[in-house]
Amino acid sequence: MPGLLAVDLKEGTKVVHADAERSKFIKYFFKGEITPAIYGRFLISLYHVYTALETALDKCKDNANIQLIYYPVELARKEALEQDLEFFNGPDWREMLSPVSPAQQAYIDAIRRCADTKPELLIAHSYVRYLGDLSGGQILAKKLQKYNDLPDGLGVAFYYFDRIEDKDGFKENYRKRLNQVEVDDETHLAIIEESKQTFIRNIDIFAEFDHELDAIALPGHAAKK
Ligand code: VER
Repeated sequence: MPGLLAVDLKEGTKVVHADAERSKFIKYFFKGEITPAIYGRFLISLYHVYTALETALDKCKDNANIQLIYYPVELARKEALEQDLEFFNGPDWREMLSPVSPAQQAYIDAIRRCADTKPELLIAHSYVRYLGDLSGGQILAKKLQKYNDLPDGLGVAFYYFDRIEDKDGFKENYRKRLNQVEVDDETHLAIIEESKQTFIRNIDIFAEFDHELDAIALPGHAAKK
């Protein structure tokens, strides 16, 4: 029997959240072993995801349930990503947007499929990324700054939600809004399933860097596995 959506989402994604935290990319991130070049390309993946996500949310903003969690001013990350992309990749970063990798394409396709067939499922996509960015993402920003000696917020615009003063308050309100979503049981369960799949798609994006990360840890290099 479905309960409150915010509670079911958190419970339902616990295992995949732990899987995401255990991914090689995140482990390296925490040890400061993601090079600026790799991070620059990770930002390209994020750019594809957020472009698709924010286009889809805009397209479906008249849907009453999407409206509940539609906060383009506070949450939209595309412009912040553009700043970071330029910082890490230089002014020609748009040339790096193609070719689109398999994991990027699968993630984009999933978002578009939701927008075209069942807009309520975009709630899952919004939840996984934005609530994640406002939570664990904040820890990642600190690591990035620490290990890359970044001055004054440069390169971490993505994690800095300048239109949100109180992140915890915002997250609490967002969860309240999730609990106001009115869908039938089948759709409620489908939103949770889409969230799990979305975590897996994020893990797939991370995994595209595994090979390069392994190379960092080859004998002769200082980094460890
Ligand atoms: Fe998570 N996360 N996370 N996270 N996260 C929290 C909540 C949360 C954390 C820490 C925390 C991801 O990775 C991490 C997500 C989504 C995601 C805390 C609360 C760490 C330390 C990591 C590792 C870097 C990833 C990769 C994702 C998704 C892509 C969500 C959706 C939430 C909100 C849970 C809820 O419902 O309250 C401390």
